[in-house]
Formats: sequence, structure tokens, C-alpha cells
Amino acid sequence: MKIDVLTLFPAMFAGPLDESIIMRARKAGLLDLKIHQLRDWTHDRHKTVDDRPFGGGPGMLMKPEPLFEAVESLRRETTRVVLLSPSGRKFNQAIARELAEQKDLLLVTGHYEGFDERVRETLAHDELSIGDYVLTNGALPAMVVIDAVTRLLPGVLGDDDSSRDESFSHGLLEYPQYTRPAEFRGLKVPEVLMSGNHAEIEKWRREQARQRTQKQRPDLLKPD
Ligand code: 4GX
Repeated sequence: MKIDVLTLFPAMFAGPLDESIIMRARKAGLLDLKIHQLRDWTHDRHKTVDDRPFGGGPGMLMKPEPLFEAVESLRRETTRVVLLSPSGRKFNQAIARELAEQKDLLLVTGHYEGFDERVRETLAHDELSIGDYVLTNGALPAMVVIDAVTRLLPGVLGDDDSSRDESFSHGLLEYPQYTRPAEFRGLKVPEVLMSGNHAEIEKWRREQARQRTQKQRPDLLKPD
């Protein structure tokens, strides 16, 4: 998959995507990631990317011309253009799976108070938020999406990682897990896990997952 990112802070992307599984996917050619500085598509001396909102109000907006020129130069027939902003639909594992099936993505990160509405109307296929809190810009949200999508690409995870039961895949949170030692500072591992009775272990895990989900994430148990 090809992922292009448009941002005012390309340096923020150095580090998180240069480690571990994501770097391995990049080196293997499974992910072709390119980070682009939006200011490269300005034409004035000051490389202006923002302007004041018509009708007044606080703060600045991302002006349309650099965004249009950048997106038009980076996109192909097959590109899905995705804005990152708090006004988007809430990103989740189902959306990650959907994005992982695309041929290429262009992630456009929000800065300032947001986008001129014509960007949304004309350039974007989708707008995503990573959650209901306010960040300083869209670089971290873009990295979150890249990470969640990349691990789903065929060949990125080893068999061990991908066969693992995952929270959100089966709709429940994980059951409690323990490793050695069997007793640590007086804290014992539940007897059933050492019993060797696999039917009982299954039953215990299912019940624990249900209780934990009820307590921490009751929303996951409700029908939509
Ligand atoms: N999930 N932010 C974007 C600027 C902005 C404001 C309004 C578009 C519209 C965020 C999030 C997030 C802060 C990134 C505001 N852009 N993005 N930025 N949560 O909080 O995606």
C-alpha cells in the first residue's frame, strides 16, 4: 500500500514510524510511506497556508489553494483522500480494516481551526477523528491511522501476532492473562489456569471477558 501524508510538521513523523513492525513493513516494501510538507505547494514568499475566516471569529483556517494543489498532484485514480480532524467519524478497527483494503491513501492532517469547507466538499472522500479530545494538530492522528492500518496489511504481522485473539475483533475486551511465576509477592495465578482443564479454562476466560467488558466498556455490549 502507498500512504502519502500532507502535514505542516513532517518532523513529527520521524521516530514513531521508523521502529518495529511499521519499519519492517516499509523495508519489506509492504508499505510505501511518504510525508509531504504542505508549504511546498505555496507560491508566496512567506509560504502562507492559513487565512482568517470570512464572517469573523477566532483563529485561522487552512486556505484552499495549497491543499488543492497538493492533493491534485499527489492523488491517483485509486487514492482515497482522508482528512484527520475532530469533526470526522470516529476511527475504529472496522474502519482500519476498510482502509487496509485500499490501494493508496492520502492522509491530510488538520491544523489551526480547521479546513476551508470546500476542501471537505470537493477533495475529501472521508473525514476521520481518532477520538473526542483536542490535539494540537493532526500529525498524531495520522500516525495512529497509519499504525492501525499497516499491521492489517497482508504479510506485515507474523503468524503469532495475527492469529492472536484481539479486542474489538470478537467484540469483547481481553480476558485476564498471567505468566510465570505462579505466585508473585503473594499474588497467585487463578487455580483454573493451572488445572489443564481446557473446557473450564475456556469457560472462565469467556466469563472474565464478559465481566470486564460490562465494567469498562458497557457500550460494546449494546446493539447499535
Ligand atoms: N482526531 N486535532 C486537527 C485542527 C482542526 C480543527 C478542526 C480540522 C478541523 C484530532 C482528533 C484533533 C486538533 C487535529 C485540531 N482540523 N484530529 N486540529 N482528535 O484533535 O483527529
